[in-house]
Amino acid sequence: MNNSAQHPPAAAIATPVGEGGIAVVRVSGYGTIQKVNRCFRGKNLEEADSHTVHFGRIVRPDGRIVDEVLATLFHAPRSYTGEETVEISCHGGVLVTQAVLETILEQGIRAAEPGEFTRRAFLNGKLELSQAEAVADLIHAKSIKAADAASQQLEGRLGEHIKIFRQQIIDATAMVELELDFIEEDVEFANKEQLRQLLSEVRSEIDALLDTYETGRLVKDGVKTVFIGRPNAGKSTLLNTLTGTDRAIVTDIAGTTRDTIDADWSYEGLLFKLIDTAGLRDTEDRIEAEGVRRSQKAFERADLVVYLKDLSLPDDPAERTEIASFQKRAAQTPFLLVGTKKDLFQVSGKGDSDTVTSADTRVEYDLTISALSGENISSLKQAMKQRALENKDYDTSTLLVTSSRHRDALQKARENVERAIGALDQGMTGDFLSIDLRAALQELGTITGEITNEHILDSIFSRFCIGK
Ligand SMILES: Nc1nc2c(ncn2[C@@H]2O[C@H](COP(=O)(O)OP(=O)(O)OP(=O)(O)O)[C@@H](O)[C@H]2O)c(=O)[nH]1
Ligand SMILES: [Mg+2]
Repeated sequence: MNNSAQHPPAAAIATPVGEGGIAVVRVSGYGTIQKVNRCFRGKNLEEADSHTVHFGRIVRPDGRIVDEVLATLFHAPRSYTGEETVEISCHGGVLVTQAVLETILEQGIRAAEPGEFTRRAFLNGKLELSQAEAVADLIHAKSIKAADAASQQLEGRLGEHIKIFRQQIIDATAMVELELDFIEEDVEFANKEQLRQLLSEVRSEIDALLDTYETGRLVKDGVKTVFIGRPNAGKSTLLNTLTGTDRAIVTDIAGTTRDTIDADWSYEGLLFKLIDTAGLRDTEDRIEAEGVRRSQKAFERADLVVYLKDLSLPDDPAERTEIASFQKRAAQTPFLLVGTKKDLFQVSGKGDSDTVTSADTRVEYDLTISALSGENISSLKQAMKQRALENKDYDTSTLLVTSSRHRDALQKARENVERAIGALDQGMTGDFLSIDLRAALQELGTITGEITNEHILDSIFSRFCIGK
């Protein structure tokens, strides 16, 4: 499919706003070369070959030179968008880039919307929808693992899987509809077993893909990790130790942190969004009380809760109850209980290195650390990663479902396949099965974009930057 004739040229600055060596203004759409040529002094671009670069000047109608540039030409359909495209590399100043763009726009070219070039690439059949989404993910990736996951998807790996599922379901539909043709003759599915087999295979393959979503989401968005505990437990110190900064204020005054403090930290390619909170306690201080309320809110949305308890303090039954309630919820939210300030307090180990018990034998720690001496900090990093990913640390070649849109569509497709299997088991007629199978196909089609609508496209491409 090539609809490029329908898309008039649009232009945008494709590089970030700011001062740099060069900036790129991208222009794409039917008639681009001819229009850009009007303000370009150098080789006649209309006579130039595709995939060639030309030195020249962008000039205003009065002859004033705006900038010296390099123009890179792409003829349709061999470009990112599938349309004829000119990329103008100019000097990377904010004003000069803007002036180049304005001169281009004066040629009757309109300003491109965010994501418009990628949207055109999709509409022109250059990318599947899941690949187009991967472009945004790759641009927004904040960790190596997130970039890896986006690259897999950009390579079309998700699309390949979806195509296989769709083909299997199409095969199943064909079997069912064959039976429908013979319905008058009351022919049973000749190959009911085979059909069941095929559908359960699809179901378990979809399940396997759905299984990767929890990890995929954490890889893409980062692991929201909340440090909580009593005032002075060493939460802010740990945030600073991990990030190697002094982002959070540390003092020996209990109640130092009043508001939640966020910091990004990457470990072995995985992004952790660390959230330091105000120490939990009853307080008369209205500012601190608000901080405590925010702490509680933060851990409600956490992917990982790290509870820090000062090993050097005597037992506190109220705190033990609090910890127990976190441990109870650990199935929903992974939880680590960490004893801090180990340097101040000699801990008696029980032999198992992961389960060290303090002199207060009523508390079993996952780990005991000292931010001051650095002891066990690397074990803590490892434990945080393992606990967050629940040991499902897929290697970089595994395809991960990272988008809730894809997850939802896969779930709906799975439900329809499930319903078809149920209908088959109950001996329902083929027309019932056929409805479910077609619904499953529809759902899968929304992932790659065979089935789509303006609403879906708008919500996807609004996440893009201008110029992409
Ligand atoms: N000896 C020792 N002191 C520590 C360690 N970690 C933190 N501290 C000290 O404990 C005190 C409190 O540390 P913070 O990091 O501010 O504690 P917090 O949990 O953020 O406290 P609030 O913000 O009040 O909730 C500071 O004086 C730190 O220097 C440690 O590993 N060993
Ligand atoms: Mg603090």
